[in-house]
Amino acid sequence: MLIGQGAAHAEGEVVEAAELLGAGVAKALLGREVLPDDLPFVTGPIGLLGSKAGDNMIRGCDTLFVTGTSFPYSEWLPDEGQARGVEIDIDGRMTGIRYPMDAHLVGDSKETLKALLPLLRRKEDRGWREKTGKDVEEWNAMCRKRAGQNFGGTINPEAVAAELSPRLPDDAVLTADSGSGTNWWARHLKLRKGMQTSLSGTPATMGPGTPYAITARFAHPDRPVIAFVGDGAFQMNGMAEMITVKRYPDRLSGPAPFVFCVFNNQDLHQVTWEQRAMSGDPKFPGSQDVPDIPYAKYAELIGLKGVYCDKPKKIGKAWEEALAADRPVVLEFKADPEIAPIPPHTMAEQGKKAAKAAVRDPEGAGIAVKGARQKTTELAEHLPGRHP
Ligand SMILES: Cc1ncc(C[n+]2csc(CCOP(=O)(O)OP(=O)(O)O)c2C)c(N)n1
Ligand SMILES: [Mg+2]
Repeated sequence: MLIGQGAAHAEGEVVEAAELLGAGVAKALLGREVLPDDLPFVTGPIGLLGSKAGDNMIRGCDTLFVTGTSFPYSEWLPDEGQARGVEIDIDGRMTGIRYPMDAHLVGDSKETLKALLPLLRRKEDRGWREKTGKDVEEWNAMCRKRAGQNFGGTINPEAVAAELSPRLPDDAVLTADSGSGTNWWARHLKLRKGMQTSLSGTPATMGPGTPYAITARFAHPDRPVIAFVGDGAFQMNGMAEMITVKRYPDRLSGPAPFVFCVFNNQDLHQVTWEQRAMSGDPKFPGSQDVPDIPYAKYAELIGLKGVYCDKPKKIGKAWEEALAADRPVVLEFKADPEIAPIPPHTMAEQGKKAAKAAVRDPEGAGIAVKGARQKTTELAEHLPGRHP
């Protein structure tokens, strides 16, 4: 199953359908909050920001059941003809546009699932579900391993998310900007029931991480709100938005944690890596460098709290300090800009496969055939940077 934001409020029905079908469930990023990540059959995200467990499941499935998502990256879906397809979408124009579906169910996810559930027969062979659960465990172990690495005493940004994950306050609202931090946000933060999330899903634009968090706080002044923002995006609009935070102390500065986590890597890192991986281009400092600004000090200067961390061993403490603060916090991590925001499974396994495929392709055009996945993977292993 692949679910998205349209399945919000259909948690119970999705779980029941997955249970009956012996299915695992992957989540498009905007549908992250629909199911918590601590269910053993939830594989987390798919796609370039995804998990290996999700990728194995979606690309290896015999039936793809999509509900409430227009997840656009069809190169991350099964090969055409490999799987039967069933899709629920509230907009009939959207069904079947990413993958050829056998059944198009036009309607609200919850109501349609409710009508469908009595018609589903329980799958007695539970092998697929067990394999998915095992893949999820392996993936989580791999994430822990990667987050545990640091190089030359610099902060691995994966560890920033991994250290926050077990410290996430109940009912937190989590926003992300568009950048490499979105990868760590998607892969290393394990949501629990009751948490909410948002980011710029379809346009994937820079800039929303900070204002989305502010909006969430206006809407829910008593809930913890945490934003993941790159330094490029924070310079674009986030720093000015701190003045908005200062402007409404009565509505935004309650006792619940309110944290803007800024990844200071002095780089437009996500795109630097896309250029490396997709075009084989080295970093071009003229377009990619971001000036070093003391974000935590800036927060202090304008009357908010600033917490600065540049030591891998202090990441957990820095989070605790930020989460315990009585004011909105800018939590600045000096992050290693050489950690690739490319999923490890893409780098290791598919990279080899893609390279092989390209060699065997009679037209020599294999690299272009499958879009970003192969373009990325084919080159990734030969790139500079820190591979596990
Ligand atoms: C408005 C806008 N401009 C450019 C992009 C392309 N883009 C996506 S991520 C990114 C880099 C973000 O840099 P930063 O905020 O520093 O985060 P990092 O990737 O370094 O963690 C860029 C340029 C975009 N998505 N939206
Ligand atoms: Mg950056």
